[in-house]
Amino acid sequence: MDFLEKIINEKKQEVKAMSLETIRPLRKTYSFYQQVKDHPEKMHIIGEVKRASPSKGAINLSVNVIEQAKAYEQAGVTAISVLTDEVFFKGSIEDLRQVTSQVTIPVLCKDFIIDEKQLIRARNAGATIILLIVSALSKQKLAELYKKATILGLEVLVEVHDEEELRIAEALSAQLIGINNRNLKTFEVSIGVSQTLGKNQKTDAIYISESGFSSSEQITLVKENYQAILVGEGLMRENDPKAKVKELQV
Ligand code: IGP
Repeated sequence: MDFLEKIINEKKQEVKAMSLETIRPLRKTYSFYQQVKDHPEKMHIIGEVKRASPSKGAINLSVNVIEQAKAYEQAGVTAISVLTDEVFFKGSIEDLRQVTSQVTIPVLCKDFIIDEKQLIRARNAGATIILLIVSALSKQKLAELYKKATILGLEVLVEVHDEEELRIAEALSAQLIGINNRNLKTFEVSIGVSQTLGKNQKTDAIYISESGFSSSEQITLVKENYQAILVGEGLMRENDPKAKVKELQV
C-alpha cells in the first residue's frame, strides 16, 4: 500500500465518524482567484501552516498558528493554507478556525477530502478554498465534490502531479490548478515536475506550483508559467516567517 492509499483508508474511517454539520453563515468571503487576476504582474505566495508531515515528521509542532498566519498576512501572502489532517500532519480543524478568525485574506483547508461532510466542516470553519486531489478520487467523485464545493461558495484547488491528471483538472474547467512537486505516493519532490507540466498548460486557469520551495532561485524556475506558489516547510522552519516570505517574493 502506498502512502496516499494509507492516508485515504484512514480518512474513510474519520469521515464515517464525522457528523454532518448544518451550514452556518460564512465569514466574509475572499476570492483568491480574483486577487490573482487583479494582480497578474505578481508571483503570488500561499503560506502554509504545517506542523508535521508523514515524510518529514515534526516540522514545527508547537507553532502558534495565529502568530504564524498573521506573520504571513503582514508579509503580503495572497492566501494562507492550513493543514487540518490530524493523524499524518498533526493539524486540526481548530487550527483552521483560529486562523480564519484572525486574518482577512483567503484561507485554504488543506486535507484529503473524500466526502461532502468535510466540505461543510471546512466552510463552517471559515475556509474559502478547499483542496481536491485528483489521484485520491475517482473522476466521478472529483466532479461531484467540485460541484458541491462550488455550490457552497468555496473555491476549489484541484491538485495534480502528472500530465494525465492535469488533463482531468482542465476538463473539469478548474479555475485553480495546483501542480504538486511532491509525489504523494512516494513523497519524492522535484520542481522539475512543475517545469515539465508548465509547458503543457491548456487553459486560462490559475496554475500554482506546490511543494519543495525554500529559496527565491527555485521560484524563478517556475515564474514564467505559474501565477502562484505554495510554501509550507520552507516557512515553518524559520524563526522569522515574515522576513522569509519577503525573501521569497520574486
Ligand atoms: C507544501 P512544502 O514542501 O513547502 O512543505 O509543501 C504543500 O505543497 C504540501 O504540504 C502539500 C500537501 C498536499 C499536504 C501539497 N499537497 C496535499 C497534504 C496534502
